[in-house]
Amino acid sequence: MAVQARTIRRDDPAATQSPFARDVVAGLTARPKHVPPKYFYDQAGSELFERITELPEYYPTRCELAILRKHAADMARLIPPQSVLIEFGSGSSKKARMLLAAAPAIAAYAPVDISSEMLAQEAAQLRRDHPQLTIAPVDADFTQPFELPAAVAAMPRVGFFPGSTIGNFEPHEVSAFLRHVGRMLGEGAHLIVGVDLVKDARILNAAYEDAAGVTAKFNLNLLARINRELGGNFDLAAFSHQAFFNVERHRVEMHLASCKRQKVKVAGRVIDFRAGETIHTENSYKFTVESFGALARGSGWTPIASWFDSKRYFSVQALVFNKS
Ligand code: AVJ
Repeated sequence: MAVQARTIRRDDPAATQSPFARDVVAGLTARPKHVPPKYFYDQAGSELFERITELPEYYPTRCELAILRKHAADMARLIPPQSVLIEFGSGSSKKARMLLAAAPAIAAYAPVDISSEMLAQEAAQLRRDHPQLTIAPVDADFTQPFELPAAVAAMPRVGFFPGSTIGNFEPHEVSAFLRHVGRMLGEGAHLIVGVDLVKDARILNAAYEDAAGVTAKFNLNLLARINRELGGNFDLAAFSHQAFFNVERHRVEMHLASCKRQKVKVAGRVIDFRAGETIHTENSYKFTVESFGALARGSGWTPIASWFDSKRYFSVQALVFNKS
């Protein structure tokens, strides 16, 4: 068995290449075909996502910012004195800044992100804007265990996970992630999390199938990225963007559908597509306050507060950990 595994690895350049190459080859040779959504975010993809957040149909970012603007002071009341705010996947820290401005109890901010360049840049800017705050950036994949910097390790801990990024996880992954965060932050820790809500399918479909076609470009950029980085020869005109709310599974699904029968080269492999066959590129789960609360409770967290925008499209929920 071991000998065979070794042989396969030696014969297969993709298997010894980057995680991106490995995940793409594994996903495109599986049935149904799929690619993990984290690979949307190369430079072009991150820029396209920024444009998505400004689309009239894409409500989540606007709603969450409105909730933070309106209720940051309420959120601040839950935060113990001299706390550290730990953000999972901090990006530009725009949302954290709104909490930092409203919560003098936060003595330190620990942004966790794999984009080390962005992380260093933001840390420098935050130090200028908040000289009294300890800024302790962590260059890490937040889904994996990481060490908190020594300077903040003794402080009461408040996790921050905005953006409904949690919606990209499968339900069992949400539970595992919440348990992992609970173990890491410890008994009595708080978590403030952005959660998108189930709503009329027309609103959801429009948010992921915008009239200007930016989401289609964002989805198709995954193929452009595969072409650029993995020597692929996807013809982007031969695939079409699909997005729809799957009511039974409470999720918006995004796919790239092959417009015809075709063969595509990727990382030295030939991948066959049937006409209409899709690559499943993303699930964006939608919750009710109850369904998210049940998942949280099952993972050792107790919901203690939730806030909504005026249309109740989106929520920010506060949890406390009490089962280590
Ligand atoms: C960044 C995962 C929250 O699911 O709404 C936006 C990504 N995909 N449009 C989402 C996304 C298509 C977004 N998240």
